[in-house]
Amino acid sequence: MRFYSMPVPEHEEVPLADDGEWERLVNEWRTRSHAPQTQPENGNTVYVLSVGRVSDPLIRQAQLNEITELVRAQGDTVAGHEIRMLTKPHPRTLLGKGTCREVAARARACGATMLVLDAELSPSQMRNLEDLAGMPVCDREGVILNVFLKHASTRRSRVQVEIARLEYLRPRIRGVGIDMDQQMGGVAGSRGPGETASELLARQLDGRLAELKKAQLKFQKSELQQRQGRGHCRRIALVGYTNAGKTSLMNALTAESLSARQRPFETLDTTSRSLSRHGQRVLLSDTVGFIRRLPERLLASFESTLAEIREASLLTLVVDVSDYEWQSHLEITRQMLERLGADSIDRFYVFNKADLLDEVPWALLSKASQGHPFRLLSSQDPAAVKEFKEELLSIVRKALDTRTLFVPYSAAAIMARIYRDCRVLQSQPTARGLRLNLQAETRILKQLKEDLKCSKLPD
Ligand SMILES: Nc1nc2c(ncn2[C@@H]2O[C@H](COP(=O)(O)OP(=O)(O)OP(=O)(O)O)[C@@H](O)[C@H]2O)c(=O)[nH]1
Ligand SMILES: [Mg+2]
Repeated sequence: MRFYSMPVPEHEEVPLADDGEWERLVNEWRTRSHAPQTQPENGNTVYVLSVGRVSDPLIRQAQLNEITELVRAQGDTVAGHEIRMLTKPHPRTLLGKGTCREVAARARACGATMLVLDAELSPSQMRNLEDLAGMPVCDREGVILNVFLKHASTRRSRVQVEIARLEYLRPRIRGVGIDMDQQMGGVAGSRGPGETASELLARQLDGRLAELKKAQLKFQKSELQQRQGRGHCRRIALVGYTNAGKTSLMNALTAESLSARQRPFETLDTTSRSLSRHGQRVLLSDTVGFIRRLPERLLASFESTLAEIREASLLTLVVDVSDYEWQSHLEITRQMLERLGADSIDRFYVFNKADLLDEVPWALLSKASQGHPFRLLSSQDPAAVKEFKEELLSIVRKALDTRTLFVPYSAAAIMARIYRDCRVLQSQPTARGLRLNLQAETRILKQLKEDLKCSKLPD
């Protein structure tokens, strides 16, 4: 039997995301001074520029690999790339005029029609760079948003991504508050001769955003109801950097077949499955992965999806130890948990992909787990996964307490809560009620005792 395996009900009236229609419109305006941007069937041909202050060549290479992976994941082809040290960012163009022209020339020479910078650009920096480079420019946030949109397969995730994406695109519409467009007097939908075309686009985009936010509110409500309906059963969330192997581990632990692939942000929706089939109720949740500099607006938009993490009783931090940068990925994961207000929840470290290691850095693993329990395994090793599952369940069991409570037959609501939240070890009927021997989290048992007292019923 599966608990809560049903997805959050989809709202029929929720509008579907528009498959990039807004982006096309905004891009038309954003890049209208350059070659018209028609999206080729196989994506754009892109030149990637990794900029940063890190001097370790291996870390710089790993960061370049990450952004090129993201560019490929958004469906583009990488024609060339380079790494640049950026000691003093230029306020108007980030790179400085000379560098920008040099890079654009190299990009053109290898056939690229678009420049991707692994940095956050303000809308005006982006415009200035496009003018200097003579080609469209995309920054890290734009790429991550595109990847999210590409992988969003449910209405809920599409609505969440599209809100973040439209909020990103809006200030990037050329002409809004910056230069005066040709006036659009008489154009259908415009508010007469005073309104410019880009202002009209911005207004339409605001309308779409309002519509999406209404839909998001409905999703949030039903997600909240669903979480409340689960009662106080123990919840374990799998968290970690993208590609760490969270979904693979979830599949191995629950005999599921959720999609796990070697590409960033494969999972965008939280999925929960029952971990134990009898006895205590333990739910395991797979969550959206983290990444270095995950855009703030995506975090805000995915707030209710990420609430699953905040409300978990135990966090399992999954780390791909075969990645050269695993320690910094772990640090980023910890920072994200702090930002989400989940840093005080008990945790268990899983160092995954052990099969890819030549040598086990035990001392490093022990230090990285900061005194919390940890395990090195491969999600592809069934015996190791089975042992890990037993350990997880025993941690959950240890956090449980037992107590005997007397519940009168008249306290029907409390009785229902008991059967929802506790494991009933023994039940002894008496003339006025049931004497129950219960197992549950200490706080739940305490609360039940209080509630029984408050209702002035004998214990
Ligand atoms: N060799 C090896 N590969 C693994 C292991 N665990 C997962 N993988 C592979 O790593 C890739 C990413 O795995 P996922 O389970 O999708 O990773 P994830 O953490 O869910 O990633 P996101 O959903 O993007 O956050 C897939 O190609 C898996 O097959 C492992 O123990 N060993
Ligand atoms: Mg996943």
